[in-house]
Amino acid sequence: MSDYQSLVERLSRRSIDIEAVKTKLKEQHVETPSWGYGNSGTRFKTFGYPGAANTVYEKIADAAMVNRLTGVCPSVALHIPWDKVSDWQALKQYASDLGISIGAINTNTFQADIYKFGSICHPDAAVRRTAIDHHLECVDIAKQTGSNAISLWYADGTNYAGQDSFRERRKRMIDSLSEVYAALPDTMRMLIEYKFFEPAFYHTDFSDWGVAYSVANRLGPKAQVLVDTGHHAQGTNIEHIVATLLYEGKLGGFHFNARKYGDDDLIVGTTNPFELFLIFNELVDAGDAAKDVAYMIDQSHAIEPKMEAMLQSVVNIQSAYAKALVVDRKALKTRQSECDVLGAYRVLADAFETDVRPILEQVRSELDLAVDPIGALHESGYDRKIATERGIAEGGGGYPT
Ligand code: PSV
Ligand code: MN
Repeated sequence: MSDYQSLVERLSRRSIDIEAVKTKLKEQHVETPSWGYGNSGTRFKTFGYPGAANTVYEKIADAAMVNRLTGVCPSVALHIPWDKVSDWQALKQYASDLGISIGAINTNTFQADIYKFGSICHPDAAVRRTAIDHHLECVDIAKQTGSNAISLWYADGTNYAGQDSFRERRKRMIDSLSEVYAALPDTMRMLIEYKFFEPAFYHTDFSDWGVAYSVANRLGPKAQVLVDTGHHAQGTNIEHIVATLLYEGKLGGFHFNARKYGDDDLIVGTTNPFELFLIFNELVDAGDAAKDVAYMIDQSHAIEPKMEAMLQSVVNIQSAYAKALVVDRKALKTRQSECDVLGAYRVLADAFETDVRPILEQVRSELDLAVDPIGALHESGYDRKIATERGIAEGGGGYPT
């Protein structure tokens, strides 16, 4: 009996409909970030990687290759101004010719000198005006590229007690975002990210999901919260945040990555596979309430081969999702209603410990893809080709050095 057949047999004992699981896996959509294909590093050094993308066109070509190899990454997020071009129609067409679309447009209000003391929360109205105009420009870029989301993260915050008024900063934040919200077409969402530290260290204005949620609530239904898995204090129960936001209809999307210490932006699922599984468990459990959630990767590699790192993240996400799909939900509900503390845990552990690779391989072959996307990358010669053609880029190709 093949590994796949014995897994199917094992899962049928859990009353898992394997065809339904495969359909869900085929429908999965993971957005990759343009900035993950360029050189990036730590605050100490950006090491140039041979073949790393240096232009938005190269980033889109790499994202399209990741989509061809996995079949589940049909869009790429852009970061403005890193990926700014003069002809958005041409860029959109280029992506579409390669079989992908433009995903979330990420604002950047953290690198220009004027943002030293903040952007939309800055005490000076002129700085806030510049920041708001940048958001409006991003809404316009999203319209032009056919994207349905703008994605917002702020470095705003203070380093010392008394540096500025929390309450006034909050008012400025809400007033600024209200203007941006009013410019959103009905089909576009605003995804608000939070992070409890860095680069500000005494407080950040969007410190946690409560801040992002309350602002999104004030703004309206098109504003939702984006959970970046690296943006929490150690030990935070992210799956609980996910469940709460799903229940409230306010979970807009994810920035998946892995962390060991801070906002490490490592390959998804490498340090925390159980946590990633538990997040997907909540998403699967929520059913239709999770249907519009945007699954995006936000990682930047200091020493990793770019394409291989991105593929590894996608594969790890697929694996966590597949494990969540094979949870025996009926048994879990029964154990929960009986207050069977460890029985319920064992239902989850049983799914987490299931080797789902045969299902993923089966799904890939049914999609006419190679069963091993990373092996297929190496066999294709794509990474060697871009290394030869592009060489080592001078700058970060996104993250300026
Ligand atoms: C900030 O740490 C962040 O998570 C935001 O999403 C940024 O846009 C992204 O990383 C890239 O710097
Ligand atoms: Mn992020």
